[in-house]
Amino acid sequence: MSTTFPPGFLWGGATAANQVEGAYAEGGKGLSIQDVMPNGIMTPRTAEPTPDNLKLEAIDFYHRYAQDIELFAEMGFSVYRFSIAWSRIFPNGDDAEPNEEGLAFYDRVLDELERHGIEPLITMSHYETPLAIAEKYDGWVSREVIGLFERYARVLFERYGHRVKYWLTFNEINSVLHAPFMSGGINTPKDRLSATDLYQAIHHELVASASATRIAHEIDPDIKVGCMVLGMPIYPLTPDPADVLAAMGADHSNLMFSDVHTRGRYPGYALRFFRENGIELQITDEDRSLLAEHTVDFVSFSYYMSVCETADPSKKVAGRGNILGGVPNPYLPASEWGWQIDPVGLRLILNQFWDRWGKPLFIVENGLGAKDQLVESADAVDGFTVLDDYRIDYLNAHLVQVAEAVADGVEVLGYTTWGPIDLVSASTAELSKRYGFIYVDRDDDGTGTLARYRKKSFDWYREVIATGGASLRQG
Ligand code: BGP
Repeated sequence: MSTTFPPGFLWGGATAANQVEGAYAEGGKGLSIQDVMPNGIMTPRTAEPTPDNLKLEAIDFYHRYAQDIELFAEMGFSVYRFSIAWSRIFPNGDDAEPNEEGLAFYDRVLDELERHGIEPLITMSHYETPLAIAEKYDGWVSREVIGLFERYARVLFERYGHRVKYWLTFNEINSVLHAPFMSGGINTPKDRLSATDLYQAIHHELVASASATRIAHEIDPDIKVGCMVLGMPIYPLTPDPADVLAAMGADHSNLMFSDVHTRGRYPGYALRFFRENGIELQITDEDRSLLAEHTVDFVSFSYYMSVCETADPSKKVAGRGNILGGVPNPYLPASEWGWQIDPVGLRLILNQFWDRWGKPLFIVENGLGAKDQLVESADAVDGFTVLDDYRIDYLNAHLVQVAEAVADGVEVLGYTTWGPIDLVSASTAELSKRYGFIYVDRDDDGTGTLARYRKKSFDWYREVIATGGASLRQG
């Protein structure tokens, strides 16, 4: 067993604007798709924001960022991943000029991080496309959105590029296959969306990502732009070669994204899939050269769980709470939301990605969503705490596997836990699905003081960071 992490390894946490900021109509912000998604990914959008949408206020990071960053600093974070709300910068997505008030907000966030010596890692688009882009352009289905994203990217790199080294283009880009509205801003309901339009939208995102990489490197060659994928090992349910093949096929549907991001062209299996499914993409020569010449500097991914795949339709039961689909694994326990817990899968996927792409990897999300109980405690600095040993066990077990992958020779830049502070869930829009080291007093019915409390895991993570992983429990 090894718990050695490379020198300069970045430790921290990750959030997304729509899940923490709130202030959905302040500072000149336009509406984003999240403002009309009160119930998460699997339910239809509403016509306009409704009061039951917890994201409208979220945890009020917009006003409390300084206090929250202070707490991250207390844990010793060397990196904080957050996203910029595109609709704060371009309220309608296609405005001629950016919104200065929105830009100034992120200046202030960056000032605060700088003050604490925390490196920012920015996601440019984390499930929060401006609503107007969804309604007017059908999101990424339209080629015009590439130009809108380029304009947005240029503004961000020019404004912040000198102080932000690490950038991610699209959060969990492969999730568009399952959540086209949330992930791709595609307003056409999923059951009416053609495969050609879906893959054309994906193509536009891939081109826009390459184009953003080009712009970043032109502005400052030291900027590092990464892609971001939902990472999930897909095991064959049995050793039957038909199951192994089914698992390979399911894996390909996700790997295609980073294959293009890192290699600059569509792999043969994707071309075959397009051919056999009547998908005819509009790909220009300029698209081809952008993809080929501006591949990503690193690959980042989220990791929560693994799944199985089978060729046998009678065994194809969907796992509960599972975003990308797949069959449950009989060997693994699950979280309260049915996400199957598999620390070894993280080592496997780190090895797979490193062997396949040879690019540095960044684990930018990992964590356990659980129901927490705030209890009074005389020893706690805040008078109350959460005894979240289950979260400590989860994170400890995953970090041990990261160290194993490092020992396997995988280059890992850093690790940010998902939701270092409780936030609104992306899939279910609940606050009771808590991930944080910091408890936020807000409930699913919107009540609560929004006060922050350090959980037991807060001290645990501080110790892990302070010892560079040496304090991790083995076994
Ligand atoms: C990822 C998203 C995050 C985050 C996380 C946890 O898919 O990138 O935005 O929310 O999953 O998921 P959930 O909030 O559904 O528990």
